[in-house]
Amino acid sequence: MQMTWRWYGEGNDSITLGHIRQIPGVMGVVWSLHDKVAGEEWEMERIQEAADQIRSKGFSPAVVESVNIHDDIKIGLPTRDKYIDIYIDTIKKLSKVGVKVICYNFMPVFDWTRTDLYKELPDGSNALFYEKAAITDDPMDMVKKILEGAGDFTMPGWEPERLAKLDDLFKAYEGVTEDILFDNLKYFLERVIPVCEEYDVKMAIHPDDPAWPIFGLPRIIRNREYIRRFLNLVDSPYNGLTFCTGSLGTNPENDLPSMIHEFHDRIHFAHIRNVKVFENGDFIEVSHRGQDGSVDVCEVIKAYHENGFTGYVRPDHGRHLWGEEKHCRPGYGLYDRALGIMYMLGVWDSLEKEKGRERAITVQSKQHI
Ligand code: CS2
Ligand code: MN
Repeated sequence: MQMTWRWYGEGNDSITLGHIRQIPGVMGVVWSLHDKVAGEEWEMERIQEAADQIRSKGFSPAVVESVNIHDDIKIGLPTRDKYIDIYIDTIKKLSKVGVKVICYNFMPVFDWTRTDLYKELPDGSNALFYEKAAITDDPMDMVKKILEGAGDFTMPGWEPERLAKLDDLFKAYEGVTEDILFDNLKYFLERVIPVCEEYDVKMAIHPDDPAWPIFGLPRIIRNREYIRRFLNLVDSPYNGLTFCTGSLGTNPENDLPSMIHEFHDRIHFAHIRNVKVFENGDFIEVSHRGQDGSVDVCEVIKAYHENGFTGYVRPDHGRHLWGEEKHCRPGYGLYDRALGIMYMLGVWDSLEKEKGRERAITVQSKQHI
């Protein structure tokens, strides 16, 4: 597995490339052009500049998260072809600087949703929280809270300009059922995946977060059955997954290690995060340590290890520690994600050692025969 770190770019993140260099084991920086709205063209110069900057500090720029999908593609409007053309153009350009994986999502209107960005945990840190009872009928209540909490940072999937037209957006999605959303995703993939095959760039869809429909909008990447259906839409290794344990882990029925065993050869990017799910379905993001939440992160790493996973991985969200919420992006502080990396690499390294030992014993016992 290749460890990476999501970085929002110079001046757009409280963390610098210099900080990231000091976290053991990080090989790649996951990046994007965060000022681009869905459907906008990405200029080659900007792409080149970002990749050069990342490389200059010794990191690989092989993973981009995200190139966002325009709502017209998700809704299935006639204008979708124009936006798919632009998307294809971006894939081709990204391939030129060595991008191998594009993480994206197909969630209508919102990206991840939460009701509180700074909910205090018993240890005094705070983290992103989802309280079912706090979800009102009016999505604008939630939008206001998130945008307030984000302060001066713009958040991907939460662009104020787009969300200002929330009523129109919801109207446009009227009649878009789960089946129609699947059809529209298929239409998109059938055009994009042949280009990905030619240019050697893998598409990796991110699951819906939380893993259930909200505000009456369909959500289709949320459990084993739906993921199987998704992978069959276009049965190519280039049509793959970002397997996010934080998102899928919000539904305790998702058996994550077993899903990794089933889907590992289509998982191109692993997002690892622990969440603590309460009996009433509320959940809060917690440390990566297995015991601290409902996701057994040790078992998750073990499942990747057993399958010889060579793809990219990153800590997903972390808690905000030691007062860093005053200046960091919600969910994207420095400390807890760095601690998470050490935990993940600790488990991985000990599994590797164990494997080496087993191999040595096998060789030895063969010599005895
Ligand atoms: C990310 C997602 O912060 C997060 O939860 O994992 O926002 C992810 O970047 C997008 O869904 C991918 O398009
Ligand atoms: Mn994720």
